[in-house]
Amino acid sequence: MASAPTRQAPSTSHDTHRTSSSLRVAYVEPRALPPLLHSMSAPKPMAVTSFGYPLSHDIPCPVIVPDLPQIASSPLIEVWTSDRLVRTTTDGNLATAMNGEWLIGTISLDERPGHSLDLLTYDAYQRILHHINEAGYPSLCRVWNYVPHINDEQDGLERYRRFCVGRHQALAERLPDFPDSLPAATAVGTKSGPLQMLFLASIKQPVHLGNPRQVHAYEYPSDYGPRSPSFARATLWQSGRNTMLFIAGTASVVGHASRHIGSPADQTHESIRNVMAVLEQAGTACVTDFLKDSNETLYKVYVRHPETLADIVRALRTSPLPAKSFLFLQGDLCRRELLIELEGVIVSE
Ligand code: 3EB
Repeated sequence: MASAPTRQAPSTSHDTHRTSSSLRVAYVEPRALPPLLHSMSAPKPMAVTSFGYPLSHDIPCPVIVPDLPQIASSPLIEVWTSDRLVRTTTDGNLATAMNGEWLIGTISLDERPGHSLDLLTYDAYQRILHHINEAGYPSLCRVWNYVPHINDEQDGLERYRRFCVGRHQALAERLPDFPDSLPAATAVGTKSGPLQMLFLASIKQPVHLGNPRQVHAYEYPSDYGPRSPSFARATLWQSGRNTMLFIAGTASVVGHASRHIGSPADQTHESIRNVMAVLEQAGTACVTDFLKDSNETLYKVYVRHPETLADIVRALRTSPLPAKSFLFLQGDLCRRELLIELEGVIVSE
């Protein structure tokens, strides 16, 4: 891509902010968080996700702490920042930060007895879609869904499937151009806590991509639940300054079937093949090499059973994906047989 005409002075506060862009994401150690959050100069915090590591209450932007314990390294906290002024809002349990180009929001809903997860999810998505439209950031670009006890049954239907029912209903009703406009998403199971979501929306329309090795999730047959999972395999967002690629949760699914039941190593290899296929699709769509070293690249690896970590790490090490970029989290995945899932954010200048 041509170099950006309107570069602003690069920030020096953190290595991953060296280039100019209105949105950045980095993983920082807890002790690096206060200076990053309260510095008077750019970058400004937009949202914080801590993976189970407790945070002080003094965080000037939307924050969620899903119960997804980090494994294999000391705690790291995900921080989304902006090099532009940020305005924050709070409306009950929905918090947002906006910088003129991006809106990042969090929503957190407690489950009450008698209120099923499909209804709760429907409410959450209704509010999200209403809010981003009202705020002028109508394009939903990426969603993380943290769903407690995702594989448990609730009144005869698995909670993940209930989640899919509520999500589908709200998005089908309110998202223009559904299902083509569905964003990349992750749905991962937590051991405790409310239903939590982190979502990215923009003033600018992105491009949503499929994976030629996989059926679109929103076209899965009803064997996987009464309503299909409403997400795209990847979302590509471009401005004059940079390209952001959001790769959705990517597991050992080929066509629509789970592969390599019982083998974490083989599931990892299959997930990597799926990520590579998505990278190739995206690279063709925007003439960018998403594997080049100068990109800022962050992958998350969700691991169902921590004791399988060594097998998974070994499989990742032999892959073309950059080894330094992995954050490992223990989480339940939305089909019981899936043992590992990958997701990525790549920023290319
Ligand atoms: C799959 O490919 C694996 O329901 O939002 C991965 C990422 C999966 C996100 C979702 C589901 C979701 O079908 C499952």
